[in-house]
Amino acid sequence: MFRVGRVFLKKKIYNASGVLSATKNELVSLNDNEWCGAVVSKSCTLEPREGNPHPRYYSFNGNSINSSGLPNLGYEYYRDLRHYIHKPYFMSVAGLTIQDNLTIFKDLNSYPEINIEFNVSCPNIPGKSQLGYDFKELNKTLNMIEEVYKLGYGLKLPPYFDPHHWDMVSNILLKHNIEFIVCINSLGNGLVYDKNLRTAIKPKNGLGGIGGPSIKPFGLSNVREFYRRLGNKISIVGCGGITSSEDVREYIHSGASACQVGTYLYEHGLQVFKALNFSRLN
Ligand code: RRO
Repeated sequence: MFRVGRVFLKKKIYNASGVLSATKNELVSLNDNEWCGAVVSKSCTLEPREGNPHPRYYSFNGNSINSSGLPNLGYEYYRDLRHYIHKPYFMSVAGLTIQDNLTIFKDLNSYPEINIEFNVSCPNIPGKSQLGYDFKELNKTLNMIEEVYKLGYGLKLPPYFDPHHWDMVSNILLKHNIEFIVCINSLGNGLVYDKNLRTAIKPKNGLGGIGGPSIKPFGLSNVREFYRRLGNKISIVGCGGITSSEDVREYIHSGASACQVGTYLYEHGLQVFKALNFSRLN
């Protein structure tokens, strides 16, 4: 069994939020896959959202850039889908304001079977910076959440690139009811052109979050550096560029107790869960 916070997974690999996780059909397909250890919803907001204009996803050499802009059906939709999920269920929460987050967390107090993965690292909302990069605001927000939410919860973190930042974030985590962290979200605000020198995606002048094998070294460093600071006090879920069982081994070696797969799942579908236990697909 593989521990993530207060839940135990039968398989160590599951989906990253945002991939195959926006609709009931998609979430049930994760539930029904025997090699997928848990189910994570698309990050959700208080009200449904269309997201950013298309094209907003583009793949290049097995990597991806996205600026989806939080398209989702509203948090109540994902809350009420819990009845259809018979393995650990994580709701990724990404309210647009502190007040929205407080409303969602307060309501989810009544559903202890739902685990919260609080997303503090979405790089794609025009005009909104990533909470995970504003340490003072992050600390303040977690304090306010814990006034209304009494269970432990997890955080989806952005990649950090500086040892001092790992120190500072670890100190904040250890002061709060954080049971697990997911390292890392997409690497924010990259730029990719198509062959005609047009930006590959449309929103935010072409800027978006980068996923896939090119970000794996940052996923690994974030997992290992948080593990060095947090030990076994907080579970760590590795995410970023996984395309083989060797990649999974590296994340586990770095301190992860489970792994999520994003771009590779988007590109190859549900077959990846079984394949990642053995070797590469092709
Ligand atoms: O919806 C998105 O644009 C998105 C989110 Br919320 C996120 O956390 N990470 C990402 O790459 N895209």
